[in-house]
Amino acid sequence: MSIVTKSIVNADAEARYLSPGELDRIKAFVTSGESRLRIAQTLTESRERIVKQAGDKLFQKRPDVVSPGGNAYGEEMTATCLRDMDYYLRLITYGVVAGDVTPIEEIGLVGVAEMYKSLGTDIGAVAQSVREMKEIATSMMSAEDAGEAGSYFDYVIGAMQ
Ligand SMILES: CCC1=C(C)/C(=C/C2=NC(=C\c3[nH]c(/C=C4\NC(=O)[C@H](C)[C@H]4CC)c(C)c3CCC(=O)O)/C(CCC(=O)O)=C2C)NC1=O
Repeated sequence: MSIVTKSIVNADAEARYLSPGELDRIKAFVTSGESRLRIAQTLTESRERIVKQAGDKLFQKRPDVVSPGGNAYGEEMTATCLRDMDYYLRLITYGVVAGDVTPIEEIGLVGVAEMYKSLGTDIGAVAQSVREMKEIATSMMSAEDAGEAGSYFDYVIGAMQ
């Protein structure tokens, strides 16, 4: 839910006008709108390049992941690994557009540690892949947009510690 919908639901539950604090938060959301949409557009347009290059970086730094016995070893498993990276990049665009990390959390982070544990996937390596995507993605943006975008990547990385 965006901050606008959330504020309206909360205010209406108490049959009251939006509070000054809520209006301030909505104002910040609207003011940052152009930048957030520009970021989401860049991530969406460059998603293949971001995932590919970040994957290459990850496998350079963590060759064990794609070596025999590694969780992403073999063409099919490597493709599944890159697909997971693409999932997280997509969820990050949702967060950026909503100006809120809730969609990222609800779709991709609840129970993530248990999930990767049961798959035998090193969650630290997944976090590293998100770190690599952050580096490549933010290098395509202005410093200001990179700061804004970076916070969503950092949120995902932090949730995987
Ligand atoms: C949108 C929310 C969402 C997420 C996040 C998600 C993740 C997800 N990743 C999976 C598998 C997997 N995920 C990976 C990923 C990796 N292995 C590594 O060593 C690397 C570190 C890493 C890539 C960066 C691999 C290799 C598998 C397949 C594991 C297997 O089948 O043994 C699976 C098991 C089912 C399947 O193969 O599709 C799920 C559910 N699914 C979802 O719907």
